[in-house]
Amino acid sequence: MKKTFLATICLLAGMNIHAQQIDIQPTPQQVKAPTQSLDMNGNYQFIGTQEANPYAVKSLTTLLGTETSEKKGLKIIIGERSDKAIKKYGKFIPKQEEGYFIRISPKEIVLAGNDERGTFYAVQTLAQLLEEGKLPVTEITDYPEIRFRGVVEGFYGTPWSHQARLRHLKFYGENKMNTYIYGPKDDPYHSSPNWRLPYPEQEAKQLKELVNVAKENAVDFVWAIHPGKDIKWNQEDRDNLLNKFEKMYELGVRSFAVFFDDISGEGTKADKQAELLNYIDEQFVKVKKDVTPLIMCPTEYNKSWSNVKGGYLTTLGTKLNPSIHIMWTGDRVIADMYEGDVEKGGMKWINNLIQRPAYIWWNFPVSDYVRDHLLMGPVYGNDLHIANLMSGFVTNPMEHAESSLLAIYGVASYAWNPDVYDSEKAWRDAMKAILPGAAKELEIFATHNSDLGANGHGY
Ligand code: LOG
Repeated sequence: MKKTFLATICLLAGMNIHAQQIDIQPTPQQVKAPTQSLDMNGNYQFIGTQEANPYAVKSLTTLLGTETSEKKGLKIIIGERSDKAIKKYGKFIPKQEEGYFIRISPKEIVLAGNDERGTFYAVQTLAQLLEEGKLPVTEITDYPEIRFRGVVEGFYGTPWSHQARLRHLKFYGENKMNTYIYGPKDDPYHSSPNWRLPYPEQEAKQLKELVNVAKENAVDFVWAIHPGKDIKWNQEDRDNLLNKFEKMYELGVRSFAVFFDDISGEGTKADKQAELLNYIDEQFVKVKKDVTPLIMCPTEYNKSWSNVKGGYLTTLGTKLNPSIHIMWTGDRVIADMYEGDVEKGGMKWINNLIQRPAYIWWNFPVSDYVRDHLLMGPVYGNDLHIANLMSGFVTNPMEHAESSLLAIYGVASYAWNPDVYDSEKAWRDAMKAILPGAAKELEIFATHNSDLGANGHGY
């Protein structure tokens, strides 16, 4: 009798009793165990869409369709902390940047971001929760542990195609990565000989499209320049660099990086590099106001190539404006990150020298030094408890864009919530996400394409 009664109630409320397991990648910080699920019958009213992050709203309507016209149906409330529709949920929203709160109940669905990215990420989580028209009744409180998470297209070899980049930006949004740094070594307009020149029309048009698609997917499109091979430390080249940045700004770019890796001669001088970066910071970033803090890749970008007595890193540490991020690949060019200590190495060693948390440029799965291999194995090896010692974590992928997605998925998972990162699980989940129809086959292929073979970096 009691059972029938309960079943009737659930039927009326559109709920099912069986518990659903919640499996979200990256793993959220807190999830309330769901006891039942909710049927999504297509009858909704959206509340807050006027004020909410428009890209989050767009993502929501792509997922659920537009609302039913009458003021009835399940309430879906969306927006940021300060929005009218969201105010009363303020106390549930985590204070961390890009954090969000989700409540799914028979009465309402709340998608509440601490900021615009947070709302977008709430919708991405909702998309993963929605399975065969059902949602679990639950509450999720979530935020990333590493502030900047993403990809640096920074390898030697054929730069990715425009189509591949478009596909990637969408993938980053879905997996809560917020950064794409554009710096393919073999783009002559990023490096020498043409870093001083504007992009030709066709390339400029494509870059503009990438910037827009990045925005739609809550990704910062960071355009990097690599001027160190032939830069002159004079006003003319300062102007050349700022003019190029200005051209990129016109295309919509609002985040910039300057790379000084893999150069020799004049360009390698720390005090000159610092002077140039501070000049850009003061004359460009601070003037524009809508440009994010600069990122720089030093010439001594790993411990084994550093000469501490020569003072290069110490000079950067003391002279570079504190807002400028300094990249770092670890103890070696190809290395995994660990805490270490100030004397011997690891994160503490470098942070002490540069006087700020390093911005990690992780050289995996880049394969430009083992070009006849594909690196499709799991992402593992980085310490799970060093998030507070870094300002960002970006992966340098293979020139093979599609095959790089496996590792990128793993990095997305690691960088969001490293404490509970499960390498094998992330790897298998990646296969299901990337090739749902052939995950098993992909696993066999990836298993046989995991080993680097002998390599000069000893990785
Ligand atoms: C380059 C990078 C290259 C990678 C792996 C950095 C900072 N720079 O040795 O462009 O893809 O190593 O070969 C590098 O890692 N130089």
